[in-house]
Amino acid sequence: MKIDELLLHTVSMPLVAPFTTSFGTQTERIAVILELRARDDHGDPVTGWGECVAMAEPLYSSEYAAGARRVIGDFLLPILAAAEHLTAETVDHLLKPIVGHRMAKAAVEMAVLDAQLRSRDLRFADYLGAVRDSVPSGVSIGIQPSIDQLLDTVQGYLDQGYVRIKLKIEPGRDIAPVRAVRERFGDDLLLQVDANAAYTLVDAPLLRRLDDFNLLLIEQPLGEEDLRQHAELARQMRTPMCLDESIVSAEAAADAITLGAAAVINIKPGRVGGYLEARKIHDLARAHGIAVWCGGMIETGIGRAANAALAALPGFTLPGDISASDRFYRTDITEPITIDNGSVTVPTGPGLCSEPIRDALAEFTVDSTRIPI
Ligand code: OSB
Ligand code: MG
Repeated sequence: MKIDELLLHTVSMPLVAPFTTSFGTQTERIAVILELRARDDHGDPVTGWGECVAMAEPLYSSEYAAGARRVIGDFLLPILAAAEHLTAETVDHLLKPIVGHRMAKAAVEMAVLDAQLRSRDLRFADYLGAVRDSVPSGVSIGIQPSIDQLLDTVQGYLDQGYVRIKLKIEPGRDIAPVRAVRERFGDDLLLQVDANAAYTLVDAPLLRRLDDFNLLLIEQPLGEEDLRQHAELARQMRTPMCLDESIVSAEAAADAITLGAAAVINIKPGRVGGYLEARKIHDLARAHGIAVWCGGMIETGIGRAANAALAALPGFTLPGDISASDRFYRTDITEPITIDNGSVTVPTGPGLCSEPIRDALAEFTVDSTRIPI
């Protein structure tokens, strides 16, 4: 295909409730939505949609929304626009000269891939090699003001059918909430925790106490760059070690597996530079007997739909953070993703997602910038 223009829409979407993690509290999702206009190989116009997962502030990752917008417009788009026969499979290679900025790269690859699949009338799940029509839905629960509120919140999500609960933890709000949830909901509840890099290896004796609660895994207790330290901590704990922030590429995944730093990997397409890199990590982990699951970044219906297709690959053996749109948003910018019997349906239409609803997109858009070629 050949790119004609790119529209970068910055949206600000209110969350149904504040979401607190060890790195902060969010009450809205600021996201950059890409609308890529191109000509396919027959010269026919086609539009592709993408979503950048970078958050408003660089607290989860070094990338942030406004920075990603600049990188996309100033550096990534000019490279791709110069290609006469652009394909999604060559985006990663073409963008190699630009160092880092994986979330920005993932967003443009996503838009190119969406346009390509739409022009060929291909469904993303089929393109990837998905083997399921629906995927089990887990939910990520933010740190709550009190244990009573936490228990009520967990009960609410179980009533909606969520099949796995992930509790955010931080120093001082870890053992007691986990114990309370385990005691109240019993040993059969699929339960895991996510620290978002809030601990250090000095906390190993404390973290070992989590071994009493039969957790599926502990996600990213230590820093993004602490692969060796995660391996050391993994040796000191029985709870399986899962990495999120540290897995920024297939190379990082290979290192983590080799070091014994990860028994499980949370794959987030945005964090690793795109859905194609995400599939590589899935393949690599599968070859090593490492379980993977699909993480989430509070996506709108654009990224949420694409994640559901990725999670339908055979190596995704644990429930992902693929919740319904209404877990975060009263109104989504696409047809809402829904949970049915504890599962989310893999999208059946062409491309990565259903096209955004123009009125909903306009309602939440705070800036639209056209990047001419
Ligand atoms: O660590 O998985 C995380 C949200 C934003 C940034 C990081 C994380 C999260 C979540 C929520 O846990 C995942 C979701 O349901 O979208
Ligand atoms: Mg995480």
